[in-house]
Amino acid sequence: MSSNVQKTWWKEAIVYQIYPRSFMDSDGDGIGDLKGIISKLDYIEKLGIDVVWLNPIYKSPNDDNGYDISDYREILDEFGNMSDFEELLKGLHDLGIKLIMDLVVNHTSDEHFWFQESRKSRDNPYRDYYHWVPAENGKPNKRWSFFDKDGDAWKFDEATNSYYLHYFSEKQPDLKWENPKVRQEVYDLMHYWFKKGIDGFRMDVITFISKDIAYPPIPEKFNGKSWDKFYGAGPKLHDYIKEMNREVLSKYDILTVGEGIGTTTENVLYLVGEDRNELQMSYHFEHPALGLGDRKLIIGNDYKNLVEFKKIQTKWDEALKGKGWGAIYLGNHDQPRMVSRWANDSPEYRPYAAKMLNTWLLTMRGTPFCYMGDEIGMANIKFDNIEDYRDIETINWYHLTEREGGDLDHFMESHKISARDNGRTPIQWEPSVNGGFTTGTPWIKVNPNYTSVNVEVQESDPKSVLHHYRKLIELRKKNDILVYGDYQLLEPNHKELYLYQRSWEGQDVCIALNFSTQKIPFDFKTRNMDVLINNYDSLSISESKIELEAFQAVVLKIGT
Ligand code: TEU
Repeated sequence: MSSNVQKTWWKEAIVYQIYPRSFMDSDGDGIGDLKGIISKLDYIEKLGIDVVWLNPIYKSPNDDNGYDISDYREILDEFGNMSDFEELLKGLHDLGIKLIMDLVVNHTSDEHFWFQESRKSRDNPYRDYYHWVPAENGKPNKRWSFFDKDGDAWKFDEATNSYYLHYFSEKQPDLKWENPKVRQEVYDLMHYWFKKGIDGFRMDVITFISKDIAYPPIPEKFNGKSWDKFYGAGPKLHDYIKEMNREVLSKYDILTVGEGIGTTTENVLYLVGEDRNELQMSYHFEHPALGLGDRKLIIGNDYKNLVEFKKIQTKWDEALKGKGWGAIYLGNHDQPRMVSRWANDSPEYRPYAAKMLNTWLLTMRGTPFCYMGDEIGMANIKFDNIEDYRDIETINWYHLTEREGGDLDHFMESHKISARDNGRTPIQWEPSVNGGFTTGTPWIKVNPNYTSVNVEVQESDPKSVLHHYRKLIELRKKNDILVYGDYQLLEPNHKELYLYQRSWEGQDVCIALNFSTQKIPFDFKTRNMDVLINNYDSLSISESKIELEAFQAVVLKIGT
């Protein structure tokens, strides 16, 4: 049965995320840039995607690789200039590809003009752009910081004998959205980019923007690991997003996706409900957190638990069904490579596993967010030395663990699986030095497997992950059932098999994914059916059984 879902382009779109620092370097400085992306427009076009999500390209001291913005209207020198941006935007639009940018307005860089002014004096006109608490009343109630050297979100500032709030690094002070001037500044900069012609925004930790400015103690139930749920449910969050929608978003035909950190299935519809006039979709953090403890340490062996993974995906599909829309993802710049995180990156299984995960990504209900490099099955680099890391998150947590006398071996082994830098190594274009990413010294090491895992070698192999990815995209675009069809999980308790059905206008499609190295037989009335795509050359079918090979993934159209 098909639900009375509203069909629209941003539900049918496939998004491809480009982390500019690591995509392609055009000038040999070891850092990816806009001209580098322009040089790969043909490649991007051939993927068949509809929208590019570009991570921040604004001026920034790069304390958090561009998520600490010092000027929202200027391009970071390392990435190029505004005419490069305009050339890239035109190039994408000429190919019929939309561009969404990253809106990072929960915080700015401490080098932003607003903060430079704000910290000068307590009566500076910009003082109330940020969260300041005078020190004479003692330190405010505890707030945790994701990246702070000591995990403390209050930073004492000598000049005005006050503390300022920073949920992330101390160089990322939180903007005070309670100040209408701040909100107007944000809306103005959003209009600036929309008037340049962009097609939407991915909104960085947008759920964190509202704070109770009495700064009460964090309720006990949120302490420990789930204080992001507290941050994500501020008192005026929805007032602000409704206002943003009224003042800006409603005036353009755009795509908006919230980074829904802290959202739950209980409250997500307040943010993305079709009747809410807030955002169109958001992505949650439940599966990335599976089996990870504080500081992304691996706990036991649960981090690949497929039964839990299926439960999470099914719960979120159920919560959004017919009332909102989801964003489907495994990889992004904050996540390790999906083939390492969720399947198997050994030379023997990596290609099959990557194709299997891409099959999941492109046959689920919700807009697929594909991360650059996953189309060729790039894997975790698994650094042995902390000196190889570039990410403030891993580096600060490592030194915090070191100061506490914690287990650094366990930390390093865990981060070979969970660290963000695993997803930030440069794209591997060819088997030549640095994978063809740069003629200089890359800002972060290239995965040494670039000699065998690269675009060039896969372009010439019709059975490669890359060709399979393109076929999956074609399949999704030809079959509305894969976009809008109802979703039903089958075999929920099977530990290695992810089997689900999509149904739309009287048609059924079954997707069978083997998440293991074992052969998996399962009962399946193989009444007349077509194999729409298969990551192997054949499929073992008997009268009432199907047997999947290791990491085999098939999409079956069930005959009427
Ligand atoms: O991310 C929010 C965030 O908390 C994650 O970065 C964090 O790593 C979490 O553990 C997810 O696994 C956004 C951006 O995507 C991220 O790159 C920035 O570092 C962060 O906000 C601050 O802007």
